[in-house]
Amino acid sequence: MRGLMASTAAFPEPVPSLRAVPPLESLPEPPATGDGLIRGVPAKEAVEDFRSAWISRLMDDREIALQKQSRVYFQISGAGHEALLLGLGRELRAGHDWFFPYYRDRALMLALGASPRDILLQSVGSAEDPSSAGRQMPCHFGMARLNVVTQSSPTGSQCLPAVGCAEATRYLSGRDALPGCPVGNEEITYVSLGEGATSEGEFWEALNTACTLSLPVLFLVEDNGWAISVPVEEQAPAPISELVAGFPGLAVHRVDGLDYFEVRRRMPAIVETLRSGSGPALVHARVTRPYSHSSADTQSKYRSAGELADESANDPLVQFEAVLLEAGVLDETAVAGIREEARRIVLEAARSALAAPRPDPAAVTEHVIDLPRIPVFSERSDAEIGQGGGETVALGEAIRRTLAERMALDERIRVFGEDVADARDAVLGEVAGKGGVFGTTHGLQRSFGTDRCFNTPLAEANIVGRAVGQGLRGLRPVPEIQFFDYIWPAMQQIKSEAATIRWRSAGSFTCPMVLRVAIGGYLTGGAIWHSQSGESIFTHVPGLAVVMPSRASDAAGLLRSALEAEDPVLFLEHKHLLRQPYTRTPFPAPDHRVPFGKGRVVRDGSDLVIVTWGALVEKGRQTAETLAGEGLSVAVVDLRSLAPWDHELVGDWVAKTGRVLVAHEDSLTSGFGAEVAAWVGEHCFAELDAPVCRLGATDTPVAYEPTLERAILPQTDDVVAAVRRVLAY
Ligand SMILES: Cc1ncc(C[n+]2csc(CCOP(=O)(O)OP(=O)(O)O)c2C)c(N)n1
Ligand SMILES: [Mg+2]
Repeated sequence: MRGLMASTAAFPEPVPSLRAVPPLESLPEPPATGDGLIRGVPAKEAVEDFRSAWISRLMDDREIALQKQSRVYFQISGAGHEALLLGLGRELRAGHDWFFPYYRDRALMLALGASPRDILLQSVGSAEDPSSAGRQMPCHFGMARLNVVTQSSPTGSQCLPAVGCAEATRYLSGRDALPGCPVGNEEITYVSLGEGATSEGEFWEALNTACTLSLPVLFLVEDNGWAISVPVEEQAPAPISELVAGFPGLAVHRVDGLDYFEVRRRMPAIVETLRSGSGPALVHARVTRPYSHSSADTQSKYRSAGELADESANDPLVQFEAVLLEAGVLDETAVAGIREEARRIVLEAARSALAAPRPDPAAVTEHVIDLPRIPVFSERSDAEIGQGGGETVALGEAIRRTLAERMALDERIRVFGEDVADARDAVLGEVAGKGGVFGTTHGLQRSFGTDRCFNTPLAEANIVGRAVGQGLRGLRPVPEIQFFDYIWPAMQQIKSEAATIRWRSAGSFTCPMVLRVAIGGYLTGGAIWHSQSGESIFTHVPGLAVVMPSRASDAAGLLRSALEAEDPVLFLEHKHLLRQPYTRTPFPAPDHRVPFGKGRVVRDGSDLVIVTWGALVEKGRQTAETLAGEGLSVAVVDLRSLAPWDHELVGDWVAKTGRVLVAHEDSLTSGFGAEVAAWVGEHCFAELDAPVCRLGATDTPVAYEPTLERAILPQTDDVVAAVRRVLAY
């Protein structure tokens, strides 16, 4: 398991050999070539890589054959990219540098020390597949021992985590070792993608930060001219190396990736410069794609016979062989011998992979999320919390104090987002400081420094993607999304990256982060894009915890728990509640932590229970007070943690009261109340004296004009009316 505790365990010993393929003993010694070099490359290494290139290519062929027999279920080739990746692999250090590879990087994996069997175990979907235990498609690499980070399928989404990883390098290099955060001397981060994927915005957001911070990232663009059936000239107005030419601080290189010897000649200086800390580099490498995009594609449907013949003529393996023959290092017989040996190696690896155990269907729910086991605690009253001597504060201030408290204890915590810093260092002595548009991070930069609390570009994917990369390195990133309404550009990083990392790597990697998001309406004038709720969209994401406190002590307790988690937590901060007097409690002592999945009884009652969270907690409480005047006894439960949520507490209160209203601020249809109501209907049917009712906002956006806003968002009167309806049943 990667992440805080785990990564030390994942690094017990150095990688023994960068070459896991069997040694070359069975081959004839390469004939002496004067200085033993072919075009500047040691002959032995060239021959070894020639053989690896064939192993890679024959693995493609073997998988294609096995798919026809339904023993492999998908195929994506590394064909045409081998010479580039084997040549480059010579300059990179497995288990030391960090790797965010693309699915075409089969040959790089061989260069780094993955065995053909390691790779084929994924193709056949074995439980022993070291990348994903049969959970991911072939060539979705992730091998902790090599520092090859688990890979996802969305093209381009690897770029921002790679930048975050390089930020971790920068942050960790300058300080005493932090637990679970190893860092290597002069390590660099490699990230690769196709020319098609450079059209993704995340790629450009990654370049932005890599250049702004001058990070040691190697962007490798493997340009085979095609993104499935879309030719490069339809993707972009110019080749990628021209498009990025204006990025200050980015070293841009064009390399012929079809020519192994050119790659060997060019890459040492490029990588050396990266290691020296002079900023990021982008290598635009020409490669080919002799095979169709994948087994789901037939490229003869969109490429002419002439074009395909040209592919074959430019095949890097053909060029590689020609040079070796011309140099007299190998003759035709030796080449045939190498191919035969590669064939045997692949055949043996495939046999072994096919014989390896299948995954256990019972294990599918393993490694989704592993939240910290906060000791069961009995709910403390405000008076008990107050015994700790903490000043009484509102919700927003509790969050600010908790961040400061934990940052002082844990150097792994870094807070970043739009406007979260106080001010530029140069003027910090003269100004009060901003500290977030709601002031929730005020003073953190001043207290802990600009590398602990800092502003990011106005780019939400950038914020979360960089947090993913830092979390993977064992840091405790606390990214902030300024308004929930603007979280959507980050959705891919949240849902496809952060939340899937543990599951897709079968627990080899984890992605701790506390993603703080200002949410909700009732702002009088907030309108559509400063009032949104939408928590159910995130509770629907396996691998993500979601919490939403409604008062100060819960905010402190949940934030402390979230900072102990090894997995991503969405921490929802209701904007309207940040300063409300009714959210005030004594600031709890540092040991006060609220466990995930534990609700809180706000008010006792016997006739009906309102199950709610966020801004509706206070409206529920007011409702109960109003109706108490009429002799009605209404209980209120604040879930405060939505994923996981407290089924037991809700079940108990349904049993006690027989009637339930689930009330929330979000619009009604498919709101989180639907989940609670469905569960109560299924599990508490016998206890119910009335149908389970829900109350939410109208199924519309939130309007600007105050009377419209009031009509849209549930008000206390609406809660009262809904409770009466249920009681009248
Ligand atoms: C975000 C996203 N959109 C679409 C796809 C489907 N898809 C997979 S690969 C691919 C083409 C990628 O082309 P390129 O980046 O040039 O890489 P190549 O396959 O040529 O090596 C597409 C469209 C995807 N995986 N992710
Ligand atoms: Mg391509």
